[in-house]
Amino acid sequence: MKIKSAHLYRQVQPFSDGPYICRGQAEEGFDSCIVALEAEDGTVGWGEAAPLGAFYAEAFPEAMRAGIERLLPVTIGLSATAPARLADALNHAMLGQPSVKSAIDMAAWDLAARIMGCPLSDLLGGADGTSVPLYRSIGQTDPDAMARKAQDYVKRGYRRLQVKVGADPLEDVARMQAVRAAVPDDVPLYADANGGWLLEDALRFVDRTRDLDYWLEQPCMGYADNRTIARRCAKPMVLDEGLVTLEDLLHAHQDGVISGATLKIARIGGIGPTRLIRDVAVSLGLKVTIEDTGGSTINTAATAHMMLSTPTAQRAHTVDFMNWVTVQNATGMPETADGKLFGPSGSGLGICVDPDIFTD
Ligand code: 0XW
Ligand code: MG
Repeated sequence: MKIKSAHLYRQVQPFSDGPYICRGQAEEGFDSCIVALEAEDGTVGWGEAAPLGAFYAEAFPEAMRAGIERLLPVTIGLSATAPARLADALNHAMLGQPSVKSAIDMAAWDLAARIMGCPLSDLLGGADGTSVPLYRSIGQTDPDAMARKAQDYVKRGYRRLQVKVGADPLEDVARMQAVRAAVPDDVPLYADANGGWLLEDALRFVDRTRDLDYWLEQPCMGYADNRTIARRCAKPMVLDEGLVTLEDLLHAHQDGVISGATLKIARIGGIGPTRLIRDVAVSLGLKVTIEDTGGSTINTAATAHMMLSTPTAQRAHTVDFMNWVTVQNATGMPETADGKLFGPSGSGLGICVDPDIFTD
């Protein structure tokens, strides 16, 4: 069976908890790209990718839309049950640009699984259990406001928190101290700098927070700086923005830099390429987070399938973007509860999308 039509939709997704601040820049919501691939029998596969403005990743919405429009014709006539071959065709037509390819690749995997009549997690190795732990990010503001937000998230059931740092290191120390003091000791905290520190900022931060319990996430952008920090700091470290290719993962593991890997589907280029890095990370004994740069219900369903098909013992956590934003784009996603994300039942992504909700 072949793919007979392909469409791109747009959805603006305001944040329900106000602006999100990261590396000192604020964004009010996601500007999301939603792709539909339709097979000859009428089955439709869905994919979603959204950058965070233009500053978070090497991607921005206008470029992603232009790139997707350019690639969609490439999918017409390809097999509807061969997502990796579709990825080959995209890679042949366009060099790089993983964020452009991500929603198309996701739709191809959803389509294949729907036609085969199995959940997407089955195509990715099979689900281990039924739920995945969630984390919530605490955007960078003043320490007291961040502490209050942390308590609010714990009250709402989240048991894992990411504290945004990566600005002035001494102010960041105050942020970590305030949040650590505000939540129970068994709530894991990740100090995520999103690569925002210079080496000397990161070294000052880790030196002054030696007595706090936390994980360090992507302190600097450059790999050599992160390796220096890992050698001088006893905290477990995970890389996020610095992991784009399998080679990045292998270097970081071989150099003893990381105990875990945060994989964002749109940064890596979709379900297929993320699956490859995920499987290698698992076999190297790393803890794995699979999440994305943004989106709503379709994207949350995809992260649920990718996380559920990662062995429980090696899962860190993921995000519930559908609860971060005020608009949904599918039905059938179970509600989150007790800080956990549950996978939908049904074939493919297991959710139902009505294209009439999209106005663009
Ligand atoms: C928390 N996120 C997953 C949401 C935004 O896309 C940024 C990202 C991050 O890791 O900071
Ligand atoms: Mg991160």
